[in-house]
Amino acid sequence: MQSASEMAERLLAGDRAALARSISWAENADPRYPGLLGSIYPRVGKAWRIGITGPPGAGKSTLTNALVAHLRERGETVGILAIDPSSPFSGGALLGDRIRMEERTADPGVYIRSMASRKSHGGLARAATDACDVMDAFGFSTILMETVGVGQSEYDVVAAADTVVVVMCPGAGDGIQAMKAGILEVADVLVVNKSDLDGADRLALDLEDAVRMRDIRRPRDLAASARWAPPVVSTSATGAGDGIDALLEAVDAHRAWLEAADLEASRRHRRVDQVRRVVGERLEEELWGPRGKREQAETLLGNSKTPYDVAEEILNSVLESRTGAGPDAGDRTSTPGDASR
Ligand SMILES: Nc1nc2c(ncn2[C@@H]2O[C@H](COP(=O)(O)OP(=O)(O)OP(=O)(O)O)[C@@H](O)[C@H]2O)c(=O)[nH]1
Ligand SMILES: [Mg+2]
Repeated sequence: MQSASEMAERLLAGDRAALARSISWAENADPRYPGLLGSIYPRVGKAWRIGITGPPGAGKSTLTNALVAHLRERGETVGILAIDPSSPFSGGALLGDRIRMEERTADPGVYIRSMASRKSHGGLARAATDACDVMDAFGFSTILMETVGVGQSEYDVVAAADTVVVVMCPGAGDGIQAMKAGILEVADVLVVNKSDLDGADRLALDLEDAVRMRDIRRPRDLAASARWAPPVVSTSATGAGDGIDALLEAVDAHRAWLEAADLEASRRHRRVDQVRRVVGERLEEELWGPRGKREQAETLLGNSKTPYDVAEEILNSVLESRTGAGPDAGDRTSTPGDASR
């Protein structure tokens, strides 16, 4: 079995098989992953991470493909993480994604990885962030993450990017209205794709209005330079690829703004989110995994206690056993009583 440090060495040497395996470790919450990340961490942080989200069928994959072509022309290397939509209505697009994206896989400057949201062990956002860290350490200069913007967990994924691009298209109707508030929260760049179709101009104007309204409502305690109003870019990802250059320019502008504002703070903020996810997963495992508290809960409930009473007791026992444990106290079978000595 491959050790974390061997894997790190291979990964940093540019071994693609190691890249794939490392991402699988992240996806499966393999116990070797934390050690691997520790070894490669000094190399994490150079890539620019772009999250691409939006409703099903808006053209995210087509746009991603077009972006990759442009980025390659600029001499960038690109890692792509495509989060498979797990909802049945868009699941069928997966094959199309693969076929279209495979046009690029012969290029050594491009790597494509898909991640099944339903399969990722623990949280999707945690696994996706880990996968980006791995691709970042491997050396890609740009990382693109595509996810269907349908739920909170998908938003969490793109919110871990440096620049979030929200893709919409005309004809999606009420869906867009419903999404507008959430979109403005998360978007750094707004894209109206399928600008070749009727209704695209109207949608772009609507979005520009929404951005303006939000800016007016926003409290004025921020300096003008501290605000970023997401630009609205119209693209046609199929055919001649109209607007792709403008989209990249908008991403570059957001990057320049963030670097001038406080990139470190922004990234630290997202690192804290990742800490929170890892803590959440570890607690979940400790409480309800195979060595967890299910039996204890059943026993306690048998004494006609309410679920709240039992929850309180379990929480207390966990917290006590933690605070009472010395640096090398690895004995998880110790009772709360032992630990408070
Ligand atoms: N007319 C037109 N069609 C487009 C454009 N961009 C994408 N499409 C088409 O829209 C359909 C959906 O494109 P995808 O790139 O698969 O969209 P997606 O957002 O990745 O879809 P999901 O991953 O299923 O959410 C495909 O048939 C594309 O050919 C565009 O600019 N104009
Ligand atoms: Mg897609």
